[in-house]
Amino acid sequence: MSELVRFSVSLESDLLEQFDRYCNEGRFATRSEAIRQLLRDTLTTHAWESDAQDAAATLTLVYDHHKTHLAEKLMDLQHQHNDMVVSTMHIHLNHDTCLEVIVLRGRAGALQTIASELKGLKGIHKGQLVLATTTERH
Ligand code: NI
Repeated sequence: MSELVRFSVSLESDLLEQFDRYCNEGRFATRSEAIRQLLRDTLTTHAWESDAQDAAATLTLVYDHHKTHLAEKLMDLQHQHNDMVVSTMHIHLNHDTCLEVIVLRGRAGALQTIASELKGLKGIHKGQLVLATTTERH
């Protein structure tokens, strides 16, 4: 293991409060542990962005059912990338909100791109991509 280094970070107090709540929800022993994991996740995702490696992924979207043309745009994009879209599960969460889980396969970089396009549409409340490859990455 490489040497531990300390560094200081400046951030807004309300952001720190939110972060401490996140840490205190029992998920992390210390702020340092939380930051390590968040950094690793972010850097792994970033490394995958330009990756030509074959991967599978799920993209979870939560969105506003009433947003004009959103459902149509989501459908159009999935049709455009039908070579990567394996399956889609749609759940009508309540009167206003839909949950969609899209299973994707393809080059990791391409999956990142389509996920960004889908997540970036107006009216998407939440979008999260989880990538999986068959080989362990460090
Ligand atoms: Ni729905």
